[in-house]
This record gives sequence, C-alpha cells and structure tokens, in this order.
Amino acid sequence: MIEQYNQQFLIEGHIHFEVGQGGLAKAVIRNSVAQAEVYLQGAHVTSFQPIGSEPVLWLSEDSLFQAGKAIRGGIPVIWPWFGPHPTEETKPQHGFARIMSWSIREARALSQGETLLRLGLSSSTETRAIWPQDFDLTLDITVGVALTVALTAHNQGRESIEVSGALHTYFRVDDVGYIQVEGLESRSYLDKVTGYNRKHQVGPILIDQEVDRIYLETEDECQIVDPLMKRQIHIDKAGSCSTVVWNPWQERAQQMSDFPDDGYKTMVCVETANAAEDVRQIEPGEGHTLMQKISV
Ligand code: TA6
Repeated sequence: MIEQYNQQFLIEGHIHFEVGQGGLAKAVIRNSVAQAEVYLQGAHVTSFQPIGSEPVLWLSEDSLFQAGKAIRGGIPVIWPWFGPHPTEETKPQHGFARIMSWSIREARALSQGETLLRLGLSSSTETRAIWPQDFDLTLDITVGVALTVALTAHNQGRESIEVSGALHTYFRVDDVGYIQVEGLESRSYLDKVTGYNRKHQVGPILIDQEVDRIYLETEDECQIVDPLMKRQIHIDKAGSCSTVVWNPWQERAQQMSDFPDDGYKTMVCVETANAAEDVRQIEPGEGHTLMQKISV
C-alpha cells in the first residue's frame, strides 16, 4: 500500500508516505517551512513543527497505534458526536471518525511553499452499522508556518442530520502550572468536573486541577501563553461556537492506560468544537466545515 501511495501522491520536497508506529500508514510532510505527520488511521495529525520552533502538539508516548483504536494526542477528529452518544452508550465515545481508516484524496504543493493533504471518509456498511446516515467527510490539512485543519461534512442522504464534533487538539506546554489560556474571558462554560453546571470565566484560564469545560457562544481566537517555552500558540477557528479546554490532571491521567501518569504536566487540550448546544443541522446536499488554524 505504501508504494501505491507514493506512486500516486509523493511530491519531492513536500510529502511522502511510510509505515509508522504499529505498522500503520502515515504521511510525512516536510517542506521549506515546517514538518508534520498524519496517520491515515483517523486522519490523525500526530505532529506539527514549524522550522525553528519546538514541536507544537503533544503525543502520548503510551498511545496505542492499532486499527480501530484512537491515537492519544495530536489532533483526534471527533465526529459525528462529541462525548458519549446522545442515547446509546454502547456506541464509541467521541464518534467513529477517529477510529476508522481514511483514504487519500489529494496531495498538493501550494504557492507559498505549503503542503496540502486531503483525506476522506465516506459512509459505508461499517459506518451505517454505527450511524445510519449517508455522508462524505473530508479533512484538509495545510502545513506551512501555520497548520490549518478543516473538517467538512457533506450530508448525502435525503433527511436532515444533526452532528456535533471537535478538532480535539493536544498542545505541548513546558509546565501546565505556568501557562494561561486567553481568549475565553467572560464566557459561560459547562463544567464537566462538577456535573456540567454552568459557570462564568473570570480572567484567563489557569490550570492547577482537572479542567474539563465546554465554553459556549464563542467564535473567538484563543492563545496558550507559555512563559517557560517563551511562546504563544494562537488558535483561530471557523464553523464553531464552542471551545473545549481539558486537562485530566493527576488522577484521571493515572486512570488512562495510554496516558503517562505525569503526562498532564506537559499538555493542554484547546478544542475547536461543535459541542453542547452548538450542534449543527446539515440539510440534504448541504455541508458544514469546522476549521482550526494553529500558529506559533
Ligand atoms: O474533550 C474533553 C473530553 O470530552 C474529556 O471529558 C475526556 O473524556 C477527553 O475528552 C478524552 O476523551 P477520550 O475518549 O479521547 O479518552
């Protein structure tokens, strides 16, 4: 398979394909301005590093790399529901897009030296067994000085569908106790840690305990201010009115086998979402795009 991918999509100075961890196929993107890796399993960006910068994404050293299992870290593609299935708890948490194998639709060198990789997932007997809808998903990954990830869902059925989801991005920080997340000041949020009751954000977000919040009615850019790494990670977005901020802290980290016990100290998730009341109705023949642009 890797040979076929390279025959069809390799671009010198931009992208090639190789066997990654667990024997899973991955795209390796290296251009004049940045590098990234993307697993076809889940269309999962696992690393992004502009030249001259430290890695931007956090990836668990204990992650599984197995077909059908979510990779821990990077940018999980959460679709067509965020969190547990609304009515059937036996269905996979955070939907099925991140545990399916996606196909390569296109690879292209862009004018500014960036590299575009387009992956796709169409409805199938496998997906219909989980969710009885006809759809086509594409994930457009543009690697340059910034990383842009755009998830577009097309409704190919004859009835309206309701979807939620997220680009569930894990960012690398030097020490989570010293960072702050800006851009969500004065917003309301649902606090999962205390039973999803509604609270109000005062000032920037500091992380000194488990944090699991869905910020509501926000289309704003966020930034992760990391004084120890002397950087700010900027997260711009479109197609989203909710932003999720998550750090499992010590106890939850210990409960996850694919997450190092002290891994919570060097990561924070800031997720561009359609979560809680921000679910999206997609009419037959219509589409919805959820986009996140990450820059340092
Ligand atoms: O986005 C935050 C969250 O919903 C947390 O509640 C936690 O469950 C996290 O996602 C990770 O979920 P996962 O299914 O990837 O272990």
